[in-house]
Order: sequence, then structure tokens, then C-alpha cells
Amino acid sequence: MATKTPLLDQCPTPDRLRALDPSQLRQVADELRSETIDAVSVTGGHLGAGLGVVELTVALHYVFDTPADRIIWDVGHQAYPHKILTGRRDRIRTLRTGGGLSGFTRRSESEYDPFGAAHSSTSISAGLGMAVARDLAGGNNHVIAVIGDGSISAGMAYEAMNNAGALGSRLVVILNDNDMSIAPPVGAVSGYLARLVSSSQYRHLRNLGRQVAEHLPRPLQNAARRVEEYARGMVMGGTLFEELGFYYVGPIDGHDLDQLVPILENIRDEPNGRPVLIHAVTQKGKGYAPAEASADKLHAVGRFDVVTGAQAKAKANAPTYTRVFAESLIKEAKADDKVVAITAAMPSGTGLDLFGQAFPTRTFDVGIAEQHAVTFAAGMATEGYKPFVAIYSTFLQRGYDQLVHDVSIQNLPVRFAMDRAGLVGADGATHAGAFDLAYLCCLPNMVVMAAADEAELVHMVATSVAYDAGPIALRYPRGEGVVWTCRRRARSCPSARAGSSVRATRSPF
Ligand SMILES: Cc1ncc(C[n+]2csc(CCOP(=O)(O)OP(=O)(O)O)c2C)c(N)n1
Repeated sequence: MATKTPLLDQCPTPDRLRALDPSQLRQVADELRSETIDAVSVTGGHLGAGLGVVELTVALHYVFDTPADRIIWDVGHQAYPHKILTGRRDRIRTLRTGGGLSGFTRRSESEYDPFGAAHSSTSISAGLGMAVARDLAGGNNHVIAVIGDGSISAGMAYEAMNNAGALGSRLVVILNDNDMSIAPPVGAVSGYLARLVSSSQYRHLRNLGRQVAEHLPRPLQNAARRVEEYARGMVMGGTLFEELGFYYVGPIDGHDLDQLVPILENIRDEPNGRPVLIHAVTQKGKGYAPAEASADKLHAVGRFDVVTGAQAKAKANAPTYTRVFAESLIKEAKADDKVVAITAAMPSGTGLDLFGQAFPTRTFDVGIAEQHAVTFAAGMATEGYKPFVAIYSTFLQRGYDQLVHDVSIQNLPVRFAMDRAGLVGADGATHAGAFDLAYLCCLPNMVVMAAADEAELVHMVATSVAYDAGPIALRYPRGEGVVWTCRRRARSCPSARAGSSVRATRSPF
């Protein structure tokens, strides 16, 4: 347990938090941050994202009447502080274990989790559905979707905003802009958000607002801040979101509770309901020096030492399948300049960071956009390129119609490298690569290969490069290979005995 959390101890549930004076919220946030760090140091899991939304979590539960008001965390990997504040603190050190708390939001776990998640970019659609259901039923609760700048790059988020603007239902979207995805965010939307935040008008207004506010008594300071925030939104425009039918507020400092609370209260008390987007600027890993200093802001960690940030790493027995895939593809690409590689915001998870170092102009990170990744690859295949879509089995589900309609039916030679096939452990059911055999083997023209060990994987990468007759997919599991370990265990390991024969099934169509 994190040492000395006197105020957090008083707030096992949000109703107790709401009984506090606003002046106490800063301390609650500090204690919540240290409890989150301490818990994740024991369990491992997602750290940086949760640390970045501590103040947002406190402010949301303070201002809104949860669980009647619905808070939907996109992806759900940032929801550990939310879990601590919503009756689950006593189980927070069971995160990501069998029978313990999920590492994401889950409906069956708590009434404070109105929507389960783990795959990104679903929160605005789900929130809009809840808001419209509320309107039909004559209810008056609030619905708040919190979505990151990485997750808002996905098509589904725009489909939802487009619909929300047309329906005009009362819905609050909080864009948690920490200028990070797992890797630095890519694409035009990311550039657009950065311009909004860094614009000189914004900085000028912020400074002016601060100077004015500093000379006023406290109640007026808060009022001045509110005016400043609204004015900033109006002057700045936030035009993309406004064109989609949202009332844009921001950018605001997502760590400043003196800004967050009054702005959220204003939105809550606004009589004319309509979609609102609050653009909150936050820092991933905020308040924990090792996370702030790390390149990935400690997005996901194993157990670690709280003082030093040093993570406990088990000694590797063999290279990971991910690394074997990347190195094999690099070798093939040296011999064949038509080989290109595509990732949907997962360069390090898929090994394409290594491929990108070797072939920067032949590597494409399309952002969290699996549907686009598949059809983009199909387009390249029509022009004679050999695209490898490196994607986790679970996330390829997002691009299924593209697999069927754009690749399989047209018999285009797109190569699918499906990492994390099979069970994945602590991330749980939402991340298990459990369905790819079922959803691929039924498709026309599709060849499906499953590597029993890393030697087979090397052969399968070579086979995929050579195979130009249609789509081909290779699946391999999370974690280390087995050959080296098996050699040590000699004859007891079946995959060592199996040798390196390539097993492939071609669908019957
Ligand atoms: C459909 C889908 N693709 C990929 C992922 C893997 N993933 C988990 S979190 C994440 C980054 C999300 O970035 P952002 O929304 O900015 O949140 P942050 O972690 O920066 O708070 C990604 C790519 C996912 N969960 N779902």
C-alpha cells in the first residue's frame, strides 16, 4: 500500500469524494497517483496512461453523479485510478491476474464501468448510444466519453462524431491529448491537434487570462478562468470538431483541477444539451519521474522498483517470435525491394520498429486504423508490391470486411503477419488471438500458416514473400520461441522433434 493516503482512505467510492471541499482535491489526486504507482509496481500493467488522467479522474467523479452519469474510458487501459476510486481499491493489487481485476474496463466488474473496452476508439459510439437511449427513455443523466489523441485517429471515432453532430444529443467527449499513442502519434489529425495546442493565439490568451485572474479574489479568479477557457475555444475555433457539430472547449490544462472542475461544472449545468468536446492537454506518465523520462512514458510495464523505476525482467531463453519475424522480414526485404511493411500504431509490438530502422521508406505506420491498413495494403498489392500487414491477431478483427471484400474476394497477395495468436495471458479475453483460424480459414483464396516454433516462422516469412498467388497469413504466439529451450530439454519437447516442416492449410474455396 502506498504510504500515507489519509484523504484517499476517506474516499472508497465517489459519493465520499463528492463530500470533500474542492480545496482538498489536489491532495486526493496526489495520493491517487502514488497508490496507482505502488499498485502497478506489484502487478505490472499499463502505467503511463493512468498517471496522465489522475486529475481528470478525480474531477469527473467529483463533478458528475457516477454511476448514474456514465463515464466511458476508451481502451480502458488508463482506468486504474478510476478503479481505485470506484470501490475496487481493496482488489487493485489483483489487476491482470486470474480471478482478479481486469486491466481494462469491464461491465461485469463494476456498475462504474458502463461499457467494457480494450480495443480502442469505441467510446464515442457507445456513449452516443447511451445518450440516445437516455433521451428515448426520458432520462437526464450525463454521458462522458474519454478518448486519447491516438484513439481518436481511428475511423470509428469519426463515424461516431459525424452521427453525434447530426443527432444533437447531449454527450460530452473529453479528448485526452497527451501527444502520445503507444509510440509517438502519427498522421494529420495528430499534427492538427499539435497546432491547436501550440498556436500563438492560445499561448497569448492563456498568459493574458492568467495575468488577469491573478489580480482577482478567488471566486472571480475561477469565473475569469472559465471565461478565458470559453473565449479560447471560440477564438481558436477547434474547427474540425465544430464542423462535425460539437461545441469545442479548449485546449485546457488537464492537470489543473482549478480549471477542470469549473469547466466540467459549467458543461454539466448547461441547459441546452448538445455534443461538447473538451480538449484536455495532459502528460502521459505525469508525476512519476521514470515514466516522464522514458521514451514510451512507461506505457506498459512489468513489476518495478518504485524508487528507481527499474523493471524486473525475466532472463530470456530464446528470441521472441516478434523479433524472429522482424529479422526474417528484414533479410527477405534486402533481397526483394518490393517487400513493404505496414503497422497500425504498433511498431514496437510487431517488430516493425526494427524493420523501419532498416527500411524507413518501406515502412508505414498508419495510426490506429486497422481497416485502412488492410485496404492500403490491398492497394499496394495491386501495383505489384508485397505488403506485409503486421498486426496482432485480435486487432485484425477490426479489419474483417476489408479482409473479405478488399483482399480475399479480389485474391490480392497481401501478407498478414499475425502476432499474439492464441492466448496472451494477463491482457485477457479481449486481447486473446482466439478467432483468427475460424475467421480466416473460411475465406476464399486465403492461405493460413501456423508456426510451431521460430524455425518454422523463418520459413513461413520466406514462403509468404515467394507466394504471389493470393492472400496468405502466418500466425505466431506472444513471447519467446521454443527451439533453443527445447534443445536444452532435448527430446522431451514435441516441437523440437517436429523439425522445421512448414504446415499450411489452404481454404477449400
Ligand atoms: C483497435 C486497437 N488497436 C490497437 C490497440 C493497441 N493500443 C492500446 S493503447 C494504444 C494507444 C492509445 O493511444 P491514446 O488513445 O492516445 O491513449 P494513451 O495511451 O496515450 O493515453 C494502442 C495503439 C488497441 N487497444 N485497439
